[in-house]
Amino acid sequence: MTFLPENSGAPIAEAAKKELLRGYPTKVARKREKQIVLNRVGEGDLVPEVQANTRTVPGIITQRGCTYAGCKGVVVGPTRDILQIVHGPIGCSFYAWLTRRNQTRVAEEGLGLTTDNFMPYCLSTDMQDEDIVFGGEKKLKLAVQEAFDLFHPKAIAIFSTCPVGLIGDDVHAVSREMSEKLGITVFGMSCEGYKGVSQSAGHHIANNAVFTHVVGKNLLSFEGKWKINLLGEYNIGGDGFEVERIFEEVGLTLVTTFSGNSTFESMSSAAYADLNVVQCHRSINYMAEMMETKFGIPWFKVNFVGLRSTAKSLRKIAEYYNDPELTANVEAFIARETPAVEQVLAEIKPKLAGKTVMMYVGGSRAHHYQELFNELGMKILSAGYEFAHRDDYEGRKVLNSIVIDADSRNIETLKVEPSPTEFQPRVKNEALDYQDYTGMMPEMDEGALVIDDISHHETEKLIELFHPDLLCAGIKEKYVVQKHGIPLKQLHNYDIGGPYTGFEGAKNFYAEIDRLVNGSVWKVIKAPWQTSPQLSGAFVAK
Ligand code: CFM
Repeated sequence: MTFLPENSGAPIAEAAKKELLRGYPTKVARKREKQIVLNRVGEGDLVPEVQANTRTVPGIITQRGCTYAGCKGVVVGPTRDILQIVHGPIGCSFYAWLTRRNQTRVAEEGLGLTTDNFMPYCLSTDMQDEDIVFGGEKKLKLAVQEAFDLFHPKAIAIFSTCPVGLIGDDVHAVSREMSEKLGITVFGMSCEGYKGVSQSAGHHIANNAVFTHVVGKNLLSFEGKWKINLLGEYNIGGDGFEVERIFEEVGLTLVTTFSGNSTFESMSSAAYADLNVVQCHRSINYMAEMMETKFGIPWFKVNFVGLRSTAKSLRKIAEYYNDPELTANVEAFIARETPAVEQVLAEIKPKLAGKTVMMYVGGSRAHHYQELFNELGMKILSAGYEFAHRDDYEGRKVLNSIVIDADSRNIETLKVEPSPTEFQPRVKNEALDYQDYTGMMPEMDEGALVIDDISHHETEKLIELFHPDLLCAGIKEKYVVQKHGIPLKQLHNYDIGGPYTGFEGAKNFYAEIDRLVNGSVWKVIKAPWQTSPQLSGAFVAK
């Protein structure tokens, strides 16, 4: 059996799966077997079950991050003017300083937005031995006071890292006390790294906190015929800016994004919108649901990655508002901008069509970016998520059959009721699908390998078997993969690139993938292990 792309499909994927599992201890292989699945799309988009959102086996080198990363780094981090303090040892803040490349605009005259921008700062309580032994609450209060005196923010958010939970510091009590004392919003989050099996738990904790302490304060008012919130867009490499540009061109009024290029005040006013569109389902679906229950704002899934999916998403938004004026704007915009994108595609596609790609990213991009690769005619041999849940793979129709284990029960689900004063039902078009997401798998080829929480060993094995033309993952994988002579595109922070959303983004992406895949450097690379002996060791049982 040769693992060449022309042999792809179910039999080859089956054989590859066996190879991936070979060498694991029986118990580990039995677990991984449920997380490595051959895609098959049956009637009603029924796909096989993927085990997801479960603990990584200790000892396996995973791509995953921690709960604190999902809370601080992902959901709250991109908000420009909520001053963010990390309560914990300094090491937890090492990556807190914009390595995710989430961008923001500092000043927007006339939009009523603040010019405060705390994103270039990294504030930590820098816990020491003494704080671990005697408690860190006093130090945290001092830190909040000091931060307030220096920056005078409108709001402060406090993030707990592992030791905070272990020693029992009460960040919520400190937040309440300091909020009263300073007369501003201060809220804490118990997002200790160990709280969940991955950063996904941190998303949920952040959603709960922002919903409780920020949304509904209504600090700004918004005028506009078609008011909308964009959920799950974090403005990596300027992605959010491109969506903002498109919204502006077609006449949509963006109240707030959760949370790329957002502010405390814009998020506080989210309830003014008449529609929530969700880009990243994994990280923000909780917010969409809670806002629907409390305020009556409907939501649906969109995708602004890819030429066709951007157009499709815009058309669905226009259908929602059901206003001929908006429909005309959207159609005119699509007609105006599509030809230039198609021209770039026509030049590049012949150079990339038929090339193979594998993608292992987060909890939504391994799906979204398939659109762009499909447009380029590239073949997706395998894709998977670090921390998605089954609904992100198989679609929300499986939500009721997801087993809630002790790890997920650990994260609070807020009880939300319709607001007696602010609930206002506003579905403007009954004919559309709401609250739906069909997941990644129904759109993938039969026999494509779907891999949840891929390990480093499996990545190397796949490279050995398939030698794909491109791999998409993150910084932890990048250089090992490239030493194999295979280009790696970082789909988390985009290396130095972006935006990749919308019409401008599609052009950028096509060109970038052409440069990467067709670069001649890959053929001349010799990995160190090809010329010098590998480190080796043996496990000797006593
Ligand atoms: Fe959503 Fe994201 Fe992602 Fe995510 Fe992320 Fe990210 Fe990601 Mo990195 S919120 S799930 S936790 S789209 S940081 S912007 S790229 S893993 S696929």
